[in-house]
Amino acid sequence: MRSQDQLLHSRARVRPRYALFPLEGYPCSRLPDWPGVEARVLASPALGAAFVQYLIDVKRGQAGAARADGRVETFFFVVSGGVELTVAGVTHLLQEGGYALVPPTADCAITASADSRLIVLRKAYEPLAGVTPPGLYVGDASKVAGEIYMGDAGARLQTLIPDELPYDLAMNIFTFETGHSLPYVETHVMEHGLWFLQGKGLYYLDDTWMEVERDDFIWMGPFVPQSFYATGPVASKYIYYKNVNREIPV
Ligand code: UGY
Ligand code: MN
Repeated sequence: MRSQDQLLHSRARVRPRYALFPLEGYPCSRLPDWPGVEARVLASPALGAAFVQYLIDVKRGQAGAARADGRVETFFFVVSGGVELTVAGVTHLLQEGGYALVPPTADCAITASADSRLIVLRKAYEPLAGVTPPGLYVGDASKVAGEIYMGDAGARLQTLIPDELPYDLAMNIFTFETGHSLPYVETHVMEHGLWFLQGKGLYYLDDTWMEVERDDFIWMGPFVPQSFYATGPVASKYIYYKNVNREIPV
């Protein structure tokens, strides 16, 4: 929020194939299944994305839900705080870095055990003939090893969801030491919904380098050229979604 004697500026960019949103400038939405909770819609089909992503700030004791509709799966990631997630009568405690992928067939209830910030991503699950859809998957990012990315030990990739055919999405965390970068400008059919968790750097989107920092959101549509440099002083870290493991509809 700027005071009345300041100029208004923004790094927000909305282009046909990508968008960059700093947290400043995001009014809250009311989500019926999250009473009284501050929710921000980061991406949706109205933007051009084939998925929906929320930033949800939930106060201790507040609650939310994702209802089984047989169509949409929901991924939760605890950016800070801690929540209780209940599916099929079983409660899982998710602390900072905890996450869960809830299938479209399961009702899920969440209660915040502390003031918490969540990243929530929803997409239509794409069934695959002959492959059994996955059940609930719960994990903790602090227990997922960071693999050296393409030979650079200064770039580590954590793969939060098993990279197996039943799963049609990837949720990964990239950590870059200061001065390290993606090894090239990549261009691919998959989309990304990216939440910047820590640090700052330069993101290349389409044909332009842009400054990014903690609490920024980036949507990258199919085939948008993309790359990243971390500029420090602390390591940069972001969590991102990617649609994977399916044929491309024609
Ligand atoms: O998995 C990825 O496509 C990743 N290398 N993209 C990115 O970080 N922008
Ligand atoms: Mn990519």
